[in-house]
Amino acid sequence: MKKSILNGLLVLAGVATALSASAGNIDSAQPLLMAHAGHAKAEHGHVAHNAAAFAGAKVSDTISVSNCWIRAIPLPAPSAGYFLIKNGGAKEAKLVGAASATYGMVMLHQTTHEGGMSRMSEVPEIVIPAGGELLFKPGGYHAMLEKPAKAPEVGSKVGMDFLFGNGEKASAECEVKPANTKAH
Ligand SMILES: [Cu+2]
Repeated sequence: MKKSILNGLLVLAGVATALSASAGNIDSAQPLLMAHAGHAKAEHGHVAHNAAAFAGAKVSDTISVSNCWIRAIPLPAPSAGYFLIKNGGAKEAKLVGAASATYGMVMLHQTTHEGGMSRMSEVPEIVIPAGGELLFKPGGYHAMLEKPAKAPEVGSKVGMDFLFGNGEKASAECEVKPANTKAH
C-alpha cells in the first residue's frame, strides 16, 4: 500500500504542478489531489468496520460530530470529509472508523507535510481527549470517502456514521460543498 501511495504521489505531483500553473486556488486543490493519490489500488490493508459494528453500537451521549462537509467530486474519484468531533466525556475517545451509505468504503486518513511535500497515511485510531475536541480539516485528519455509489450534488446532505473505540457511535449530516472549497 505504501508503494502504491508513493506511485500515486509521483503521478499527482505532475498534476499539481500543471494545476499550479493554471489555477489560482492551488492551496485547496493540491492537498485534495494529494489525498486522492494512490487510492485507486488501495484495496488491501485498510481497517475495515462492517455494517454490523455500526448497527450494534450505541449512540454516544458524550461524543458528537458536527460541522461536517464533504467535497463534491465527480465519479468515480474518491472524496474527503471534514468535521468537528467533540468529546464531552471524562475519558478520551478514540475514533476507529466511519461509514456512509453513499460510499462503499470510508477510511481514516492523515495528511502530513514534510519538505514541501504532502503525503497521507491511514490511521487506525484518532484520539480525542477527555473534554476536548478535534477538527478534521483539509491538510490534516480527514475521512477518505472511497467507492462512491453516486456523485453527491452540491448543497445536498450525506449521512455519515462514526464509530468509537468504546463501542459507541455518533452520526452527522454532511453538507456537500463545491470541489474547490477552502478549509474553514
Ligand atoms: Cu485521504
